Order: sequence, then C-alpha cells, then structure tokens
Amino acid sequence: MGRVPQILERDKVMAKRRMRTPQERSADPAVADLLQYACDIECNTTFDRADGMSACPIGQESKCCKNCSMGPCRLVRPGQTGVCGATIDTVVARNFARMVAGGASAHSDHGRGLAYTLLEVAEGRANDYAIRDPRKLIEMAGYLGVPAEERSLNEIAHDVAVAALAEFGKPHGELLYTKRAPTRRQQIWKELGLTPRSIDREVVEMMHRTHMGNDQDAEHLLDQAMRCALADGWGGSMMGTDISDVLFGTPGPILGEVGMGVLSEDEVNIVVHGHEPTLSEMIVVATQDPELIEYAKSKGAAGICLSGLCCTANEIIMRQGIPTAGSFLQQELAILTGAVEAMIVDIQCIMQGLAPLADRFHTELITTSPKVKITGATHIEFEESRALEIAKHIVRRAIDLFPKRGKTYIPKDAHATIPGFSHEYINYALGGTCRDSFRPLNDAIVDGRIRGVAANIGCTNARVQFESLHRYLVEQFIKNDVLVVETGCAAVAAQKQGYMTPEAALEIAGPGLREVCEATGISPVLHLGSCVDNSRILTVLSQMASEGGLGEDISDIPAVGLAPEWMSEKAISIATYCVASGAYVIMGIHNPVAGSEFVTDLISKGWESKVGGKLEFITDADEILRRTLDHIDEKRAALGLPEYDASKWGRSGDSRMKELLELPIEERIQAVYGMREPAV
Ligand code: XCC
Ligand code: SF4
Repeated sequence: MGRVPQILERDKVMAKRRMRTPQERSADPAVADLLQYACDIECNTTFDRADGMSACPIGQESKCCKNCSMGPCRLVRPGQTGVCGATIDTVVARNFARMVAGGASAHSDHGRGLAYTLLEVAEGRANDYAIRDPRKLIEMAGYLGVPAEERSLNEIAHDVAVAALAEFGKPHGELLYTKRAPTRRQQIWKELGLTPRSIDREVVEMMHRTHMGNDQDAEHLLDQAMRCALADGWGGSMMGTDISDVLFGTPGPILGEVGMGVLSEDEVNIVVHGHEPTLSEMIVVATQDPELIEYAKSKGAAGICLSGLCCTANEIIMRQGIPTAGSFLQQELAILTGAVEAMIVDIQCIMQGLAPLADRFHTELITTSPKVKITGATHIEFEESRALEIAKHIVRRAIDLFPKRGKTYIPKDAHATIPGFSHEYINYALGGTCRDSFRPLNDAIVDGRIRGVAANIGCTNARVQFESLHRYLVEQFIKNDVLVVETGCAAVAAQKQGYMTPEAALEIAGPGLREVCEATGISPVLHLGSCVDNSRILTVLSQMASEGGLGEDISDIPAVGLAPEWMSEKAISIATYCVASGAYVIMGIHNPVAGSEFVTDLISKGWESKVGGKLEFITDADEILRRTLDHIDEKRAALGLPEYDASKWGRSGDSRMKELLELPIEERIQAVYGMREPAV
C-alpha cells in the first residue's frame, strides 16, 4: 500500500518534466489560451494525460498480440514469434485489420441507424422527421433497385430503407452501391475478389479471420481488410451520407461561424457532440422553440445558444448554419469555459474525461444513444418516435442549470465560414448556370489552373501540436494551386483559419486556383461534411473519372488523401477504402504497422501494384507536402497533361471578386451561391 503514493509522486515528477507549454500543445492560439486557463484553474485535460503517459512503444508499432490467453505476446526480438508461432508480419497485419474492422463498424452502424430512422419515417412512426430531399431518395432507389415510378414518397422511402438495411446482412450477392464506382475500378475489385458482399459480413469475417489460429498470411489478411473497408466507404458510410441528405436536406453553401467564441456569455449554451444528425437536428428544432426561449428568459438568460463539436458540428453547420465550437481536442475545453449548461453526446469520439470534468462545473453531460453510456453522465435515451419531445426535455434541463453558472472564460474566437459543398453543389457551382457538370473542374485540372486535389481529412491528436499539420499543409496546398476538400475535424481547423471563405482565395491561393475561385465564387478549401461524408469524396472522384480527360479510374486522378493528425480507427478504415479505391493516402502521427517491414511495404508498394493506391505514414510536414505535390505532378505527367506552371495564371479576365467581397457576407452568399437551391 505504502508504495502507491510514492509511485504517483514519482510519476508526477516525471510527467512534469515532459509537460508541453500551451503554445507547444496547440497551433491555434485560442486553444493555447484556454489550455493556459486550464492550468490556472488546475483542470486536467487530454494534453496533460498525453504528456503524463508516453505511448507504449510496443503497441505503437503493433508488436503485441493479445488475441488469446497464451499471450499477450510481445514480439520485440528479431525473428521472435508468439506462443502459437505467429510471426510479426501476421501479428502486425491482424492488428491493422482489426482497426479497419473497428472503424468500418463504427461508420456503418451509424449508417444503419439512419436507415432505421428512414424506415420509421416511412411507416409514420417518427413524425418529427420528414423527407427533405425527395430527389436524393429517388436517386438512392435507383442504386438499390427500388421502383420509384408512380409511387408515393413514403412507399419509396420504405423500400429504400428496407433495401439499405438488407445491404448490411444479405446472404448473397454484392454491395449494390459499388456500382457507383468507375467501371475500371469495379473490374479491379472483381478480378481481385475485393468487391464487398454485405457490410456486416465483411466486418464479421475480418474478426473471424483475425481470431487465434485462422488466417495467418499478412497479405491475405490485408486483402480482407481492404474488402471490409470498401464495405464501409461504398456501403455503410455512403448510405449514411445519402440517408442524412434525404432526411435533413442535401447541403448547399451556408454562412456559419467557428471557434470557441461562438459560446454565449448571456445565453444558455448547449453543445451537441458526437456524430449522428438524427439527435442534433431535433435539438436544433427544440432550441428554436419560442416557448423554450421564453423559458430560458424566465431563468435570466438572453436566449439559447446551440453549437456543435466534432462531426455533429459538421452535420449541423453545413445544413443549418449552427455554429461550431470546435473539434475533437476541444471537447474538454468547451466545458472548461464554465459557460456550457449541457453537453449532449451520442456516439464516437466522446472522451470519458468529460464526465469528471463536467463534475467540476455546473455542466450536465448527457448521453443519449442506446449504444453509449458514460459512468457519471446522465443518460436520457433518444427514441426517434418521440424525438422532439425528448429533445425539448433535454433543452429544458439545460435551461434549468443556467442560474447555477459560475465564472466563465470564453475566448474571443469566432471565424466566418461557408461550408456545405455536397458533390451536387460542386457539380452545380462549377458547371455554371445552365448546365451541371464536373467538366470545368476537370478542365481546370487539365489546363493546370488547378494543379490537383488534396483531400485533407481526419482527426486531431493530443500527441502532436494541435492543428499544426492541418494548418501548415492546407496553406501550402492552396498556395501551390492545389484545391483542398475537407471533412471531419480537419475541416474545423481550416474554417478557423478562414480558408473556407472566398477571401482566402484572394489572399492565399496560388494564381491558378485563384482564377477558378474568382470565376465560380468558391473558396479554395471546400467543406464536404462529416467523417461518414468522406463517401462524398469517393463520389466526387468517381464523377471526375467518368467526366473524362483525367483517365478512366480514381487512380489516374492527380489527387492525394491525407490524415496528418489522425487518431481513430475510423481514420484507418477511411484510409484503407480510399487506397482500395485507387488513391494515394498519407497519414501522420506514427506508423501503426512499423513492427513489420513486410507489412509497411505491402500497404505502400504492394497495394500500389495491386489496386493502384498506396498508404504511407509520414510525420514530417514538409515531407508530406513534397510527396503530395510529387504524386500530383507524376499523375499529371502520366495523363499527358501540361506540366504545372504557376506563371501562366492570374493575369487574365476581370475579377468581380473584390467587388463581391465588399458586400456584407450574407448578401455575398446570396449573390454568389444563392442562384438556386442545390437539391430538390
Ligand atoms: Fe472523430 Fe468525426 Fe476523427 Fe474528428 S475526425 S476525431 S473520427 S470527429 Ni472523423
Ligand atoms: Fe500469442 Fe498467438 Fe495467442 Fe497472439 S494468438 S496472443 S501471438 S499465442
């Protein structure tokens, strides 16, 4: 017993030595400021925990197997095998494959939840929801083989929901959505046996194969990892995105605000955090209820202020313009401001550290998903059939807490942004007034105004300086005329930099990209949504491939995917499905397959010769930049496109952009984007 405090004391001293300053922890000054405040009021955050505990060096390289009770086996010496004889290649491949299965199941179960909501709506059991984008529903019906002619929307929605649910567990056939990929890509999958059959089946088979005593060939294991990831990207995630659009509307450009400064000093602050739009959309409605606003006023508040965190934030900012408080690593900081009455969470990326932290303030942490409870949090289970009623109940609880608010510290940090670029909208914006088309985008790449495309996505990670890689890389990309598309927490970073407004085109973008932005009014960095919405990137790439001029497959396009600050298993699944779809993907942080040279080579060179895409883990920002630009230029050369030459652009035409930028931002949105609703 006596030793415990001693050890703790020693740990504290050790930890102190490694503690980073707030500025070392965050490239976002507003976050650094809040981290300083956290120190001042002695609140422990994820950054302190990261500094206080270094990552396990064995696990970091995936050299540990605990798949049976003869282990855990640590394979740290050359040639060493597990008790069962498993080699390091097998162990490393199995661990990676299980991350893919974990990530794929998270995204896909989210997609399944939405399919059930659609079914309840169609059957009249979830009357607070409606079908907001019938055009998209009919498009889905086409992919899923559901007849749409001369049928009511509810009948179509019913059959679409049933068909979507069948995709998760159907006993025969292949995923219907894979038909959305370019023909050449479909052939590659067929030839290699990579076409996913049903979503649950691929995940279950992945778990089965990685069970002790099964698949023990690294390459064979990782083939299944690709098939499992494809079931996520072209299955669970893509259907999740589509159904969200059907139920909540396909996003179009909208004005929003991002940063912790969106929290209000004098209103009831409610923060929604997690991933599913099903809950957050109802909270949006509840917070706008005049009766509840009156109730808030009766408690001394000026009103109700709703904001989002993580992907929930992306879902509601791109559809409703609800402000974003921050991304993954900012969740604790929101509570730390002392200004949040309730943080309402559903699924994924929710730190358990929120519960003890909320205890130090008047904040109530409320879990709502039947899949997620957190010890110490209040659980109010969300049911689609009583959605608005439950949402109102939660909002009322938050209001009741307002009088208990103590000292607050809200940084003055809010940045304007224009999110909401669905592929439908990009198609429209770039196609011009009379004709939807990806042609102008392809042409801009062909002639070199746009050098290529970078999809910068994924998380933030307490092990590296918050947003430093996102911020640096995105700035360099647009300076180098690379159009950037973003989702997830990466998108939050660029919005705080102000890069998702057309101003950024004038101030930062290279001359070619600036011309395109000036001609179309788009920002040099486009917000494509949440993490399940990475499926939108697959759709954009497929459309670019089928439009012509850029080869015939995703692997031909001068594009790179990046997740420089990733942390979740979902990011590994996304990376794997992008690679299996033909893309070059670069991730940062550390190489989780470093324990095996064979596997490290396999997922890069091996996968490149197999499927045309490759996965690399690189931590140095300049090296990431160099490889991205090199890859884009190599793909341009392979297509026979002119070499990228910045000096050719930026001098022709009259730009109305400057004039437009004089307008108040609301009017500008109307003038540039408001010509037509992108959907319906
Ligand atoms: Fe989570 Fe989607 Fe990562 Fe952000 S980016 S930390 S997964 S919220 Ni997807
Ligand atoms: Fe060790 Fe093999 Fe069991 Fe893994 S499966 S823990 S390597 S004995």
